[in-house]
Amino acid sequence: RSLLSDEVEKAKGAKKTAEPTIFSKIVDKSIPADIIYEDEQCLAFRDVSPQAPVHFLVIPKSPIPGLSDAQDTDLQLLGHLLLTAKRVAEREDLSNGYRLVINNGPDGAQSVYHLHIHILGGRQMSWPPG
Ligand code: IU
Repeated sequence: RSLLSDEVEKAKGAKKTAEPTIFSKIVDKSIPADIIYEDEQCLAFRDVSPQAPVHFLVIPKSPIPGLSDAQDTDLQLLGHLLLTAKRVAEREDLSNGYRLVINNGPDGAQSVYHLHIHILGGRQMSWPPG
């Protein structure tokens, strides 16, 4: 039995390609997701495999593969994603706190190569993360 979680195994096998990911299909509504916030620049939806009582993702509509691909021209967008994360966290009643995570690349256990911020809350988080 692997010592690594399924999610990490999946991430290790994930490849960064030019192909649109499943998140682009969520953006263009060709596949369904539990969308809880949307504006011109970004989307927030519930993670299909929640790791906390509240677990949602905030993604840009434009498909930046990962944080390491972000450019200076993405400055406003990146700020907008963070402010969206905190506003949606407020709406989700996470007034006692929450955790933001951006997995980047293989060592970061990124499995979907469309930039996304995880927001997790509703339970006590521990440190360090695995
Ligand atoms: P990661 O940071 O790339 O490891 O996270 C990808 C997340 O996307 C992970 O938590 C999945 O459960 C989640 N997810 C999803 O919510 N909907 C999907 O269709 C797919 C992945 I594929």
